[in-house]
Amino acid sequence: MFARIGSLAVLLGLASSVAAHGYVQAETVGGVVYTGYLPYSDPYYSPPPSRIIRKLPGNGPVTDLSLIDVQCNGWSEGGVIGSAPAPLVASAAPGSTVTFNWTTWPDSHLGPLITYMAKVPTGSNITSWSPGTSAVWFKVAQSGKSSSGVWASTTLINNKGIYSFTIPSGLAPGQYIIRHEIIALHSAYAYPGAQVYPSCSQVQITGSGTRSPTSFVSFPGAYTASTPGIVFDVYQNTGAYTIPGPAVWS
Ligand SMILES: *[C@@H]1O[C@H](CO)[C@@H](O)[C@H](O)[C@H]1NC(C)=O
Ligand SMILES: *[C@@H]1O[C@H](CO)[C@@H](O)[C@H](O)[C@H]1NC(C)=O
Ligand SMILES: [Cu+2]
Repeated sequence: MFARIGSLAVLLGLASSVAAHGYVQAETVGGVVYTGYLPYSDPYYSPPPSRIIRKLPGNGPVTDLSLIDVQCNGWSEGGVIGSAPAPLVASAAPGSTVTFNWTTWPDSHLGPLITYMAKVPTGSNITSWSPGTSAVWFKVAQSGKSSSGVWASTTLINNKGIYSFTIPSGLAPGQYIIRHEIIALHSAYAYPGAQVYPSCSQVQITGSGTRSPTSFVSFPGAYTASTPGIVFDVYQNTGAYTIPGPAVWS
């Protein structure tokens, strides 16, 4: 289906992807399974496969939380910095489940899983729109450390890399970016140290909902060195963990 070029680079990429970290390799939206953006093979196909997930440079994290990279793990390309639009858009109803399928997550990378959404402004199209530093994001789900001390990242591993959230009921229709992330805290005893692994996917919300949030954050902006939960010693601090960012919109 796709002409394969640079197969040596593909092999090298696969070798390096074994080393560490992770990304969302597949995502189920509206009951349809979409392959994720695969950073170690997609760039070597011509034409590149169409994805709902925005490009990311590899399986590594963002640690400088002042960079646009913290938005979608993107990088400068074609004049779009930090969040390059993807060609495909999934479709889903409010109240339905979105499921993320992460590559094998390392045990050591303890931390929360957090999910935001951002509505594309009227007159813009998600296949060409990026939020830049605008405050457009609202939190829709989060999971940190349980009362018995189990991190969401460990639960993810126990669930074979699968994590789900529910699109808010009654959410107004339109195009939205879903920004899902793991924040790994194994080096977060000081700043910089927390490792952010964001993934942005594109969805058309259907239906006739009328609900919209009124409070938004920006990426970069939502997380700084002084945001609770960005600096945290996972080895010494056995107490409660405050998940970074605003409250979940409800
Ligand atoms: C997650 O994606 C991988 C790679 O495509 C696949 O092998 C695995 O079966 C998927 N897991 C689930 C639960 O679908
Ligand atoms: C967005 O742009 C794509 C690509 O040009 C087009 O196919 C699609 O119909 C547009 N969607 C909307 C809602 O305008
Ligand atoms: Cu890592």
